[in-house]
Amino acid sequence: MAYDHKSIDSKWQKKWDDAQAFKTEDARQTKKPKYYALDMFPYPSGYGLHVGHLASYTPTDIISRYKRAQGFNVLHPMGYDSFGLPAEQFAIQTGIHPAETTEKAIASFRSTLKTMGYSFDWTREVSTADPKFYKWTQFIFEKLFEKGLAYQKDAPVNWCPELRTVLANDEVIDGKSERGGHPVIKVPMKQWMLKITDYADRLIADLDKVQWPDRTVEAQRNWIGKSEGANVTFALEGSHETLEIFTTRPDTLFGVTFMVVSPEHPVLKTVVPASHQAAVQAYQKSAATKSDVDRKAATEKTGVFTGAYAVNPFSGKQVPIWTADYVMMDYGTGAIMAVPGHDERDFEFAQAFKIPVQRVLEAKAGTSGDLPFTGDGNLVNSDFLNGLDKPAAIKAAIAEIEKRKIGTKVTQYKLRDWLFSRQRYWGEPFPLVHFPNGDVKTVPLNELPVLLPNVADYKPSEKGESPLARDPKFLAYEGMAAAGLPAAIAAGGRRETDTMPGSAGSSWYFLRYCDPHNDTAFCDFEVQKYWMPVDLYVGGPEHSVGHLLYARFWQKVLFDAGLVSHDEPFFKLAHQGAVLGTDGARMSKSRGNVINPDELRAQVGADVLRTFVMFLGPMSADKPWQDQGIGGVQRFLDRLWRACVDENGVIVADDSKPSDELNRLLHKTIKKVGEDIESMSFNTAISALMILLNEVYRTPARPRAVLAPLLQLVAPFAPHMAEELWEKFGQSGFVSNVAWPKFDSALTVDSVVSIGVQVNGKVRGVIEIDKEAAEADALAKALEISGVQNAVGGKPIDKVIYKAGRILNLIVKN
Ligand code: ANZ
Repeated sequence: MAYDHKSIDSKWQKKWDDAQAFKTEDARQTKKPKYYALDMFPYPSGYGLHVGHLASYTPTDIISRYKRAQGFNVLHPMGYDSFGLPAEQFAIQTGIHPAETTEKAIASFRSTLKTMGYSFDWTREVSTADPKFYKWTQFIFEKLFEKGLAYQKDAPVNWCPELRTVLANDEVIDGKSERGGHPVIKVPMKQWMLKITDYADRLIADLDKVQWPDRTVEAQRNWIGKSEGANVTFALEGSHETLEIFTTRPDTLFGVTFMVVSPEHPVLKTVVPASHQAAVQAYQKSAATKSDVDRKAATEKTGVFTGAYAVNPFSGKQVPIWTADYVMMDYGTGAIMAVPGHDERDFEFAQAFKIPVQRVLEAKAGTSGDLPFTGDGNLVNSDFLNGLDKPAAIKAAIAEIEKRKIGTKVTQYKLRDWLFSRQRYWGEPFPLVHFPNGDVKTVPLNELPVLLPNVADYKPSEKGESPLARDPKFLAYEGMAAAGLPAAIAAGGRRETDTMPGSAGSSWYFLRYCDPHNDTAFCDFEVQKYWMPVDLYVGGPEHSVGHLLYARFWQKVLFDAGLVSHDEPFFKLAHQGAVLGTDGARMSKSRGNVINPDELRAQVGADVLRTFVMFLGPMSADKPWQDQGIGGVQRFLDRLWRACVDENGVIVADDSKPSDELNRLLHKTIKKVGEDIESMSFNTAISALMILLNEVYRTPARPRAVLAPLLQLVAPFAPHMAEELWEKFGQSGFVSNVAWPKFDSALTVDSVVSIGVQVNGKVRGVIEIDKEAAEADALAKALEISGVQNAVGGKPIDKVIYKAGRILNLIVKN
């Protein structure tokens, strides 16, 4: 009987389902330690799951199965990030309502996940577009609002005309929308913002509390971008106005040879003399057409002189003010003091416009004179700062600035507040009401969820207004939030019509999994206290900044509100690498290199597919798909099958005692597979399993004492076959839930070692001997070696220095 994956896969999937084999134990009742293994939940797109998903979900499934076998109460849930642009764009393309396409997509995702044999606790499934879920997303928004962390602002936003919506900074890549690659321009619009910047410091500091890949920690740090420096106010010549700049290098104040203000800087409205206005306005116009990214990346510096001058507060010298687009309005004060002697960009600008360069730090000998010196050095040409090194000079300069009240020490962040509204249909409605007197109030808890109305026309409007603004029934508000307002005002209450971004639900879904059916709270406090933080979170490195930062922010807000017990949500994080096409390129429909997991599974079975995906290479590496490799994994599982049963499906395992060698290898394999799973080195664990099976095949014996634990080790990777054989072995219960086999550490170390034999401190030979061998045995063996015999030369051995397993030294008197 060959291994029939079709019937065996579905047989065990049904048995697991019927027995709720992977149902998580209630946090309030269990005595077990917890393990929370989380996947980044998928967008249920109409294209179905792809093999990239398997590369991420299989590792967490293997670990969850392993941890269950280790006695942990494992939370391994799955859900759907079902609001947001991808679902809506798909719906617009196909002309079907997003609720319908989303539901279909979820059904297809669920079916693929189930047929892969993933051990999710299906009773905890969540979907962010489900009113029972988004009720609590709205609740959390209300907490943010109440804490003053949500505000409305007329802001220049990233507007994508093609998608007809605004996008967050991390949704814009190189001036194009992350989804679809459409051009994005800046336009002013009223938007809801979340004050993530209030948490900038903690978002940096608390990175010390988590075990994340270095590059991800670095990406978070860089995105937050903390810079220490000073704001310094420069007087303007012939004006009462002043110009405030931000600098990280106040030590270089004596090296300032010009100032630059961003083309959007308000000072340009007042200080530019008539003679220069035309040139400045023309420059402002051309700058407005460029994206921030293009401005930052520009290799050639552009700009114009404004005709205005500032006064250097330290030197009293007159400094010309320029405007140039390499200075951004949304960072620091939108104005800089330029020091071409020590700053790369200022230097390029000075070169382009023939502005003098003044060095104020002594470059080390050998540094070329015509480049800016950006290193450390001692101050020169700088009056009271002369002779100080850079850090001391920064300190002294700040002290002087503060003493003279012309500025203060400040910390700047690159991080911007989170643009939180979308003028789109497929998202959570805000639980907010605007009243004619300007009041904005939250909807009371008993009126949540504010249901997303089922509108017929869900396309965004040309004006950039959400489709909800066209629904009069949704718009008019008559609930409790109006209480206390004069009748005339209360009657005019209008609901907020923007919706939340896709990243709202994904910023807290991991908390809902802990307590998914709770009707009175987003999550019971004691329950989340047991489960959180997530022990292992696995997902793509593309979420290194946005999603992870937003989720950390919300967790901290909830922590400060006393609603959760931990201020970091994800303790350990790992990224899976991309699965590339056989041609080594990213899988894409247009290249025709996409592997469909459902089709492949139908051919080879879930176990082969799961094991193969893990065998492709190290988990975090990008790796090409290799069809040939499937055959190897298939052969391995077929051989495992045949080692246990004959062609009639009758068990052939016997009760013979395994050879010492085989037994040793079994124990080594148990140890290695456990360690490899813990360190997420799945491909090497599979190799170790293959080696053990090969060893079994070296003799005709099929010892059950080796095959049974081998099945347990194989179970996390190929659970269906392992269950089937386990049952045939007459074992009771699911192999998936049996305690992980123990290894005898004595058997896992090689007991025979090579040690050097010295005579009077000189190595004369090497012996192979048990590492615990007695001195007499070691000595006898050593004296068989002719090199040792010659060195001893028949003389009496005066002294033996022997360290078992390490060294043997014979001292001979000459
Ligand atoms: C004088 C100076 C001398 C500077 C020097 C640097 C080196 P980070 O580290 O990224 O915070 N800057 C300030 N605001 C800016 C803006 N809105 N757009 C573009 N550049 C701006 O960089 C801080 C430095 O970037 C500041 O310190 C300022 O130039 C510039 F040898 O001031 B510096």
